[in-house]
Amino acid sequence: MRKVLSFVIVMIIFGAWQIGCARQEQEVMPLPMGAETNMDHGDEHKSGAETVVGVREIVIIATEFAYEPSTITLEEGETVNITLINEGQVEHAADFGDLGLHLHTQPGAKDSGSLVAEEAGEYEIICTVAGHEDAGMVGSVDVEHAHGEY
Ligand SMILES: [Cu+2]
Repeated sequence: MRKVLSFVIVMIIFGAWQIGCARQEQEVMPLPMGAETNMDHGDEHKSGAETVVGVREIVIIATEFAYEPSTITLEEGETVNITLINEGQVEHAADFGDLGLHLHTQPGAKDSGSLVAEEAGEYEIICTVAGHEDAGMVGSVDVEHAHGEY
């Protein structure tokens, strides 16, 4: 009986901590680009990436083993927030490689961060959870030349 009780207490504490963490994620402060990311709530279920205020948000849905959409298009020079929503049954990630953003999140949760599309070109999105890339969980970012520049 005692064991059950302490298990329940642990679950309550864990739940409260999760809620606190989620709340912290939502109250994202506008930070200058390149500012240190907030890793100090130290858990494994979020990347600690930061969003910025006043830019376009792109939502990517992760399932087994695909992104929807699998291709996103940005304009050269554009800063965007990207939100990865995990509607799958296992943990998923989205690593944007040279674009310098890594998101990861547990099933039923989401993770957000910003990136700057500094240079036109094709970039890969890869799920870095073991085996997922091989299972086809990849996407791409198409950064187009800014309008009127050429
Ligand atoms: Cu994955």
